Amino acid sequence: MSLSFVVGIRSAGDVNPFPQGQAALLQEETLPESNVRGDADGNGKVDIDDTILILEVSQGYRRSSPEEIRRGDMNGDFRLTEKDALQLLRFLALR
Ligand SMILES: [Ca+2]
Ligand SMILES: [Ca+2]
Repeated sequence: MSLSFVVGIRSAGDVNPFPQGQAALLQEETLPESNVRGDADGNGKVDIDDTILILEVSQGYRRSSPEEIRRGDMNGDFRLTEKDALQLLRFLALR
């Protein structure tokens, strides 16, 4: 994966490119509204690992923290389900 990547948040009508290393900072401090939507594990990258985490939570294989739900909740129902995983997969496929 390249050092920088682009996360587009459709609801905001906005595209925010930022270096990978600063993603966590941006997310926690300046952009609390889950700028890195889909980054369920909070490592600053949105990738297949986040999809797996969401799937594991949705299937009851692991417990999720409130932060994981907030970050990984793609459809805004405040739960992590396979719908979020599918939406995230689509997002990953399209970018
Ligand atoms: Ca991640
Ligand atoms: Ca959801």
